[in-house]
Amino acid sequence: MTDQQREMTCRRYDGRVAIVTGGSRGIGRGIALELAREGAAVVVNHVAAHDAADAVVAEIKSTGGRALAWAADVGNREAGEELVAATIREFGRLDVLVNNAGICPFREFFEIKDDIWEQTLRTNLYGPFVLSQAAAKVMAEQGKGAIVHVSSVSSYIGSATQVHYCATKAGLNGLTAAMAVALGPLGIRVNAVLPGGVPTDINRDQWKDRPANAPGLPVNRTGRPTDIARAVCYLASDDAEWITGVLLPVDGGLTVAR
Ligand code: NAD
Ligand code: RM4
Repeated sequence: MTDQQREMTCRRYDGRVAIVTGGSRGIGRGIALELAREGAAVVVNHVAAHDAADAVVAEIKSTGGRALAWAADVGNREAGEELVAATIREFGRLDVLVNNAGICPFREFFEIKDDIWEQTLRTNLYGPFVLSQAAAKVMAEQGKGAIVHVSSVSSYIGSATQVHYCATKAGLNGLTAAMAVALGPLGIRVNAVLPGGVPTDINRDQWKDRPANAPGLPVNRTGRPTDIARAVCYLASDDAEWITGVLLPVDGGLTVAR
């Protein structure tokens, strides 16, 4: 399907409202733009990067969409609850939560001090959990909702400098399965995407010398934010209404090629 055909046919989110955490750049920006292109009103959460969040909102509005930038540290329960409350005040409902925000401070094993461990767990795992609680309360009242966690192939594949990060992503996989069971009876589906390597700010230093193609990968290129965004948009849409608790690798075949 060409981008133009997609533009004309895929409007699965007309009248719906989504929150994308860490939506100001990288993969989150791609998800925010894709949801908006399909008709969603999008709350673009960010923690700093005010200008970048405002730019995403402006881009959505320039094509007739609805969007709001909202600063909140996802690792802070009160800030997360206020993010959900602000969404309801602005747009009146909440249909989709994408827990995308994440950090990966690369460290050798013995250099993972408690502060780094705690910050990584707080952002990558506690954040999605508390935000899901706040969002699911609203979705349960509506009788319907979808949550997508952005996990990683790193939940399965170890890396010497990502021990803390890998643990959070494996935790997200467990959260996905258990939340799917807990929230299914309330009409809320919970799934996860597991991206492979996508060059963004999170891995800028580690990836600076890597080629754009990806030797050995069945799909021979690195990932793009739109690759992840389209998978998220599918899982959170009614096209996936019988799918919950799924961990979907979006990785060019990395996990099966190893
Ligand atoms: P990125 O650094 O470009 O974006 C991360 C986003 O999270 C930023 O917008 C940042 O502001 C936000 N964020 C960080 N801490 C936050 C906090 N406390 N509260 C609110 N927002 C916060 O990186 P990215 O590659 O776009 O990463 C997005 C997600 O994708 C992350 O969860 C990451 O683990 C995951 N992921 C990335 C890759 C990859 O190769 N890029 C692969 C697998 C999974
Ligand atoms: C991902 C995966 C990528 C890495 C990022 C930081 O989950 O491991 O390869 O670039 O994390």
